[in-house]
Amino acid sequence: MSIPSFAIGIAGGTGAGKTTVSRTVADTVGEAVTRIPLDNYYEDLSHLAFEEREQVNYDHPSAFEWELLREQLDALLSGQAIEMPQYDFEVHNRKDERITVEPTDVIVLEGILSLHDDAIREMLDLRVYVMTDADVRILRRIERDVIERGRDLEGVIDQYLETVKPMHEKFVAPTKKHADVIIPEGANRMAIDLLIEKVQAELPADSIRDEEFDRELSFNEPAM
Ligand code: UZR
Ligand code: MG
Repeated sequence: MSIPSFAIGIAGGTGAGKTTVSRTVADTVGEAVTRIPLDNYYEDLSHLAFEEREQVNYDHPSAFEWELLREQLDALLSGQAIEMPQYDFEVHNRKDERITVEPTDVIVLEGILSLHDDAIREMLDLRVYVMTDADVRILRRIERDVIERGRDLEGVIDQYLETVKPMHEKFVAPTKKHADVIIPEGANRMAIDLLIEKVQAELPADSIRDEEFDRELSFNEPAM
């Protein structure tokens, strides 16, 4: 367990490529990176029936449990483990099981409204907004919702026009102004490489020094 030295927020519209960017960073840098999907902090809606949960506006800031996210992000950043909730898109609700997340050197918070909350933004060292054209995003969204999340085409289109698009314009897109860096298209390899270099540069010196020290030790070991 370590006290994180660097926290990143990755925001942007649905289908922008936020998850791809953060997964690529995590996969490349390795165990030092922990991803926190904002989706996991959708409010627990167990008190509502499925039909009622279908009607909820999941693109409005009020759909998220900000207080829990603030608390848990703060705990992680001060070196404490958290019990992170899990979300099930098919039933539109939080799962019963939580998972234990230990703090690591780098924390990546990823989700549409990662840069929305003042207190959360303050906790972040680097704020990223992934900006992708709306037509590309809706195409990706259709593909994902129909294939991976078991929705029908008509439902995805209706939801997009009724809530996703207006809420994006009202709440998500304006958070761009809080970003330190804007990545055009999630799959921009140069931008991802720069982000990876930054993350690696922010890894605590002592962990790097430890590795060098270990190497020296093994180098100096007498041959048997
Ligand atoms: P990303 N979302 C659902 O479709 N169902 C839910 O139960 C909870 C969330 C959608 C949400 C938002 N909106 O656009 C999207 N709707 O998940 C955010 N409607 O996730 O950033 O991965 O696209
Ligand atoms: Mg995603």
